[in-house]
Amino acid sequence: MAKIEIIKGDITRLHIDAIVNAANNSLTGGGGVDGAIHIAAGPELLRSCKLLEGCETGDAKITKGFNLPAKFVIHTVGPVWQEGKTNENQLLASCYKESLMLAVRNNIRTLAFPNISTGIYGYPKPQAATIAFETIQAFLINHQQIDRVICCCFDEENLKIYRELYDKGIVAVRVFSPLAIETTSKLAEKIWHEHYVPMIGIEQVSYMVNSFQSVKAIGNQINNENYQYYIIYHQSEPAGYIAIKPMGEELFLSKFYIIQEKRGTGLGKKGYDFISKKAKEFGCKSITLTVNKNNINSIKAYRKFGFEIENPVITDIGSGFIMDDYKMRSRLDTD
Ligand code: AR6
Repeated sequence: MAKIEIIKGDITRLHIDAIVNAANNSLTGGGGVDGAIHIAAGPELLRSCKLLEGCETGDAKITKGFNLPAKFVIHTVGPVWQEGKTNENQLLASCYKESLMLAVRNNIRTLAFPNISTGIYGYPKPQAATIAFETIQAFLINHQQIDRVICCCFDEENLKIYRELYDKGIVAVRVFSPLAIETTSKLAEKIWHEHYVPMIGIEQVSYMVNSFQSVKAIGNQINNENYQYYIIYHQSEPAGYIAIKPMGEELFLSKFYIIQEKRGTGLGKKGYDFISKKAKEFGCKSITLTVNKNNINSIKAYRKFGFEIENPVITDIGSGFIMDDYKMRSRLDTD
């Protein structure tokens, strides 16, 4: 999968397929990164931009790079920050998405973004960085045509925010496309084997992976059974996944796994914060789950997140296999 990279520097100096410009609706140049790009590209860029007849906020258009080392410039127009009252989050996400779509349509494989809207347009930097990351990551898992996306930070503050997000944060990307379902299924196979074989044996694990986490099974849960799957990314790589199902006042946490190498790094807590946030968005008052009775470590971890054991649950899952679980519940503070 394509990698996201964070660098500090002047975007006009990058030798890549395309750089993105944080432009304005007129596309006739301005200050900030826009000004720097026009100076470095030379006057032909302005002539070329004038033919495009402007650009809507959240949209993107493309020109050649002229004197720039980059072959193309993708011009996008970020929203002006107005205290979040004018759909700024969606518009900013749209800038990243539309720019990436234009890149794919033009066979661009490497591109760099500046921190759109966080200069003259006044967008809060941490919020803008989160949106940038989530949108880029979600796009990349569904488009294999792009090799590398660079987040080019110019100021120290943005660099710090981006590095922190990259090193310590997670991005949860909703699974919709066949490609994302396939990634989830592969991840499930890996995680379930490393996690459950010592507990229930390889035969049952293989049976369970085939029955419940195959591409077909996950597709069916998403399309017909109201499950939402999310892949958890850390440092631009899949690090685990989540499956949830809202059921009235409770959110059923069906799957929540972090791969072995990433356990004990605080990602579990971040994943759980994401799940609680979702539960609150659905208006749920509690989160429930079932966990294998022998899964001492997970039970301990769930207790830390505020779950309590409610009752034992024994389920016949077919082919002679039985699940011997506890049902656990965590009540959410609803204020
Ligand atoms: N390379 C990379 N990033 C840069 C560079 C550079 N050479 N120069 C500045 N930045 P801004 P906006 C960073 O103000 O907020 C223009 O007048 C900068 O530190 O360029 O989207 C347009 O015409 C900041 O983090 O863009 C519009 O009118 C980021 O680029 C308006 O500004 C974006 O800051 C757009 O405002």
